[in-house]
Amino acid sequence: LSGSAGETKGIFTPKFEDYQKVYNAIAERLEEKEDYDDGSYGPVLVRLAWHCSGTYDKETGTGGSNGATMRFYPESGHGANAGLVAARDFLEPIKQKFPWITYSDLWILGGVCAIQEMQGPTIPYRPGRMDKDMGACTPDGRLPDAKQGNKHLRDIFYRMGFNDQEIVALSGAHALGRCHSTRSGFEGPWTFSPTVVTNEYFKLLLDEKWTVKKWDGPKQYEDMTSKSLMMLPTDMALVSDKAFKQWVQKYAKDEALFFKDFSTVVTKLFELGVPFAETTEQGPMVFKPTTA
Ligand code: ZEM
Repeated sequence: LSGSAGETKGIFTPKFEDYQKVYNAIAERLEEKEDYDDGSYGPVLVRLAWHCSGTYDKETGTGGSNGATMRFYPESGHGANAGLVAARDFLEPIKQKFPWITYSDLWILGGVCAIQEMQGPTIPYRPGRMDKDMGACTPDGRLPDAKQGNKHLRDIFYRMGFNDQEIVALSGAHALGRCHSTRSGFEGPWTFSPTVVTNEYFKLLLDEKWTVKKWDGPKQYEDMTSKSLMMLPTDMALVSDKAFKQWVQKYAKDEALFFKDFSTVVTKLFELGVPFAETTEQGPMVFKPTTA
């Protein structure tokens, strides 16, 4: 009876080595399942971790990555979360293999692993998130709406506790992945290297000439040179707004600065609303990328 799942769960206190094993399993699965989108589930894993975290409201302390409430309807059905079932399904076999990790810790570890394996900066990680029930689902409308502008970005991100510099640094995540007409209605990638973390998003915002795409989809921009890249209205707000634009310029010029600030702000994002009191004595974990 000593091997029963319940007992094991009761006495097992995972250590750094155990989380590194989960990290390695996610990295291995990323490697295996390369026939997805532009060759990687990495971007959609980053998006899942962001949408768990970005529901945070600093006034009420509700939302954030502590809870993994996107497992449940209605949150799984929120328009902003369309398509994220691909990321949740990708991580499900990892959860089956390591049942001791909570979904909320796993989904954030997925984002950490994806950023590092896509050659991004190190993202220090702290476990300790607890899964909550469907009663903790956040109301729809807490995530940003790509059709809007600078005021909306500030309303949404200030509610999470971010400032202008942090909004711009976080937006650099759009170096990764693409829009899918079947999910958000928008279409196309932001950069030519959507599976590598770079400061290309900022360079393209400044260097390319962007025009409104002629199509019957929602308003989005295309680059005049290749006509194969895209920007959302909220992306364009980062260069039309003076306070945002100075940070776009800094990050376009200095990729090392972007990596440093991106690591800091993503770490903050992934920990919004998470009480770490019991688990912090060992300090944040820094996982070894499998590619290094
Ligand atoms: Zn995104 N994002 N995002 N984002 N995002 C999309 C895709 C991705 C906004 C947004 O409306 C959209 C942040 C901020 C903001 C990623 C990461 C992060 C898509 C396309 C949209 C419409 C979805 C689709 O069709 O599949 C808006 C308005 C934002 C406000 C600034 C932040 C912050 C992010 C992380 C730190 C990533 C990685 C993707 C690509 C997903 C994929 O499947 O390729």
